[in-house]
Amino acid sequence: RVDVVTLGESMILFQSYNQGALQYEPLFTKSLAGAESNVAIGLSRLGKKVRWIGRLGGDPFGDLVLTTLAGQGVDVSHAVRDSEAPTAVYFKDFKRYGDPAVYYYRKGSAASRLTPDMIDEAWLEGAGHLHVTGITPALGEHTAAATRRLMELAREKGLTVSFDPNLRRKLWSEELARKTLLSLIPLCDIFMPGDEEAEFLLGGMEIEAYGKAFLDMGPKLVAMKLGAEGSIGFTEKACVRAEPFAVERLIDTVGAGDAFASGLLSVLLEHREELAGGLGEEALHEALHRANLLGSMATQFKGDWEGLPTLSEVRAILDGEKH
Ligand code: KDG
Repeated sequence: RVDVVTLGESMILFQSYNQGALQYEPLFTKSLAGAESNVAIGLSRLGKKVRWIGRLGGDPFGDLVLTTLAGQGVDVSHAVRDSEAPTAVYFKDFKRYGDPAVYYYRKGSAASRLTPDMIDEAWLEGAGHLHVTGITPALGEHTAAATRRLMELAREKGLTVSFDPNLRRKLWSEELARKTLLSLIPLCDIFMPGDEEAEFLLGGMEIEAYGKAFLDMGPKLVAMKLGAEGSIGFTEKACVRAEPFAVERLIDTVGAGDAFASGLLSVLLEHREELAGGLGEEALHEALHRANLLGSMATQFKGDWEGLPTLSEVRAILDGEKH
């Protein structure tokens, strides 16, 4: 049994050791990045069985992606190696204020050579849910078609599907991003945009109007990230706001959205059967509340996923709230 399958590009992440400006820092630490593998790690720490699918170079960095994910309890047995292309690398540049800047070195990477005919039914075997993001379709025409194919296949096989648009403006043009992301929304059950992404996709509206507009496109549940304002969720039956958790030491915002997705899915997976009929208020609030907690924790550690909690840590924090 596999709770979640996810597909995406994982990269080797270099971040300056002292969080200084990239051009002057002599020392870098090496880790793993990739929105989907961040979600895979987050869910695995919360006790879910996750299978990560991706294409990696036949290089030492590809080995490192696999050993790191396997070390986090993620199933990597279906990952594909491509000896003719590299594993991508990625640098994070910490700024004195605001979000870190990111620099990608991923053109021509093994992951960007994914085509629809490579999609393998075996990837979904034994699984209940598929999670994808808008980053894979941003890598090229073929990766976009492959993402669509996998979402369709998952639906045909009765899996539920979640989709985080993860808009990365550096990767594609505004027009293509908007058109492609909008076209994938009807293929998911759970859609999780940020408020800025919602505005990018649909133009300026009241928050509640976004919920209705996205639900009208097909998803059964829409969870919107509102940054420092927490989050809001919409289903046919409910509209619920969840308050944010305090961030005591803001260190690195990259990966917070993936942490949110892990927290959200970890609860929603327990209610898969109810999704189609419209999840009620209580379960929706529990999912958003846990998602907010994970999002806030991710920002308080350097690295995309290193600060993500285990299930017992989450329980201890949430139980502590009640006393
Ligand atoms: O959400 C975090 C990701 O942005 C980061 O891990 C790198 O996957 C990545 C990307 O393509 O930006």
